[in-house]
Amino acid sequence: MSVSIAFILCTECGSLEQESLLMVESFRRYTGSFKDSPLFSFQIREKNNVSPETIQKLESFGVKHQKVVLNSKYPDYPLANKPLLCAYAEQAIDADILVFLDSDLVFFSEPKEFSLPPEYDIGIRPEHHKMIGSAGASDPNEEYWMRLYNIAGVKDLNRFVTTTVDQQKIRAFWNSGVVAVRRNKGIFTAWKQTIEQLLEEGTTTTKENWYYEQSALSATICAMTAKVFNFSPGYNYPVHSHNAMPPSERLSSFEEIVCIHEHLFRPRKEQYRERTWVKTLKWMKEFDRSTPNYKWLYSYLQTHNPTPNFIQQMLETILFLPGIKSLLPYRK
Ligand SMILES: [Mn+2]
Repeated sequence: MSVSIAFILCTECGSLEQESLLMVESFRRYTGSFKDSPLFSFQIREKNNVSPETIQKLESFGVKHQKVVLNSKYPDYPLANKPLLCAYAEQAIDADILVFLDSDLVFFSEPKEFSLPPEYDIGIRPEHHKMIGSAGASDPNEEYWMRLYNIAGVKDLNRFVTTTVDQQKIRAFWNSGVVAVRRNKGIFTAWKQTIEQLLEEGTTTTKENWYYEQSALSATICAMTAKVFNFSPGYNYPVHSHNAMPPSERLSSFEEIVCIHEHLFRPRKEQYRERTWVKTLKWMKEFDRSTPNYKWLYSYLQTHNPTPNFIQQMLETILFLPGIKSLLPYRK
């Protein structure tokens, strides 16, 4: 019997609209046998209405968009949208496997691993950087993790991962940008319970709590002793950290990558600087920029991002000439 699979994403007004549109277009185009799978988009805060044009475009890609207000407790903590939406979807959407997708993903090939081998409950990637992670008892972040473990009910304190970019061994901390769960395990529902205990009603986003949503998922997985399938490096690939990755994790073309994870529509405040997305793509080390997938993404971004001003055009012409980068010692 074949396994049914459905995909969920969040869309709100602003750059998330552009991100969702690129994500679903790339999904429909590149995901092979998954490309006609059901994709559901949700706006779950009262404010931040999605524009009618975006809804129409989403529909043109066969994506059902709905407004269901689920996040009324933390209107100023948008990251709570993820667990609250995921828990809702786990109850409301009938599929064996549910995959939550961040809007800031772009797909380039078939995500076969989303089907999960039968013995696994969840598929995910380790976090890229240590950040708030804890290496154990003597780590300054340990207190937070012990508080979190207590809330989530974690008994086994020996679950660790190695971060993909800075290669730190830390208490299990996974990236919540791409998460596939076996729906009948109830992992998303338990995630909601953890975040609701962790955050006081009305909590706003701060530097300290930015990763609470993701660490809450990690602790929930540990508490449930869920069997985690580690997706291959081509899943949830952090292109902005490509150059900092160890060679074992680094990939050399979008043809080898299933999906990248990167904000590609954030406008740059300094109008005299090169555009961030251009810099990210053009400075990836030992990366094949001649492939069809690369060209497709580049031209999509060129069309859908603001046109560079004259200064940016000049700077980008000079900055990306061969050999220039080696003259800039502060560039990695
Ligand atoms: Mn993201």
